[in-house]
Amino acid sequence: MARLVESRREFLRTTGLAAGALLFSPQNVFSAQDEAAADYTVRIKAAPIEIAPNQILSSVTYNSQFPGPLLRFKDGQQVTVNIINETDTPEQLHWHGQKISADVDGSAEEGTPYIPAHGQRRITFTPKPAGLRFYHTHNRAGADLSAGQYSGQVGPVYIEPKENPGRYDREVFLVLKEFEPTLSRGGDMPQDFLSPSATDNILRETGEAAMKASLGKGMPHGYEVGYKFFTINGRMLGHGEPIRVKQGERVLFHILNGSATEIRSLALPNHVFEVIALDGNPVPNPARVPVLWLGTAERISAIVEMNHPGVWILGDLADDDRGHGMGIVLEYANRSGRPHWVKPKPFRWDYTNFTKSSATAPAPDETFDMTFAKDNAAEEGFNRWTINGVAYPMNNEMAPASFHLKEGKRYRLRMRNASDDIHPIHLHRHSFELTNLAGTKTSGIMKDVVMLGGYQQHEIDFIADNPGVTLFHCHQQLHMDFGFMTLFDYT
Ligand SMILES: [Cu+2]
Repeated sequence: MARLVESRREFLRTTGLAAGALLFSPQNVFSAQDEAAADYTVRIKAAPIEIAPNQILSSVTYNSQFPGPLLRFKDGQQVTVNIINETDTPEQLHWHGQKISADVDGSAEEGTPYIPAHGQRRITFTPKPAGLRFYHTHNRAGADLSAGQYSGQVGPVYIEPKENPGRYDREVFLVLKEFEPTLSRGGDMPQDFLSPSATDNILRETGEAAMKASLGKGMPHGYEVGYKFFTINGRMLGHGEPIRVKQGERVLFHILNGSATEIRSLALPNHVFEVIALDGNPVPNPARVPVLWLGTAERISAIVEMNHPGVWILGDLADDDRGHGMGIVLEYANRSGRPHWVKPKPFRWDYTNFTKSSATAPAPDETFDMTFAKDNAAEEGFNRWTINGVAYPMNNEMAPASFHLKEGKRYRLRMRNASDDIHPIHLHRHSFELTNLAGTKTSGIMKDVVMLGGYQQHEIDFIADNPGVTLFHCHQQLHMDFGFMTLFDYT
């Protein structure tokens, strides 16, 4: 691919064109020649998405499809991507989970330039680390439920490792996503599935007192978001191609929760998942579990040994959501008939299943304390979210950094949740290590999103090894859009 880039430069030299000449082409859209010079072209464009026969939605997509095309990169091998924005709105395309520079990370808060409306941007970066990542819009949606990640702007990225992470026969990528969001005054988000489940009394008292005071003043509950349609790989359960398998196969599932706001679960009756990677990073202790849980933006790579022939539903545990499409049929060769669902036994999701218990994490150079709180319905009916009492300005722009890093140091974030919501917490441009989950010490699990339960405290550590402005936020669109963000910088 580097050769193609070279030949393009050669072309410019020999024809006497300056790179700046491109600025005068109509609307900055690339010509076929320009597109050939990039490894990938991503077009941000409104398009119909057929989630079931005669059930067609319109949404902003990548390359007119949902999910966006799987982009396969190679660990450490530079790529050039053309991003063409055919919409009326300036866009940000974020490379979630990658250790790249703020200039290309795709976050206006970090200073990444926008891809202008009806314009384009060509970026070059070196993909890393290996594993399952993804790309998605990083625009603020606010009250506009067609914008940001409520849209179809989500696609998987797989960065091929130098060595394969496990023995398997083939890979299947699954993107979980809801459509047609609406605002409501109450949610039905699952709460009681995380382990360890210990909560903090002070956080509970603080959060409950704040909520009581707000409701006492006559405030309604802040808005939540619900959805009409649920899909896997853009198709409602029963309306897409089944996953076709053969007995004895080992299938590696790469699963991405591409939701704007929801936590998802998955089970496959009579089969178990051997989890080999979380958020694309190999786990120290691959372990077998009957159920997967994924917070917004989390990914799981898991191998399933196909050893129970039949036609099954790989689906969400929530009957209502599965009934409205959150599932996909898995069909063994030479089997047919109606797909079967069997409700799994109660199971708690525990990240520490995938670690080796003996090791402890090294001490940090510095610890930052962060308390997350909710101001019920405080922002035009939406909950306002604060970190240490401060809501991030709601303008999708850079603000002064609240936390300052020195390159090479190890930092611990002690995150305290004074609300009853589960927050999928995300750090840009770095991976972090889980070091304490609700009072239980752990180590060795590297992630870029972690679910923090209601009134719980977690500690995560990271090494400041990627200088530049770095965004930290809750990945729940409704939370990040209404204040739940902050910035780190390097001094
Ligand atoms: Cu949140």
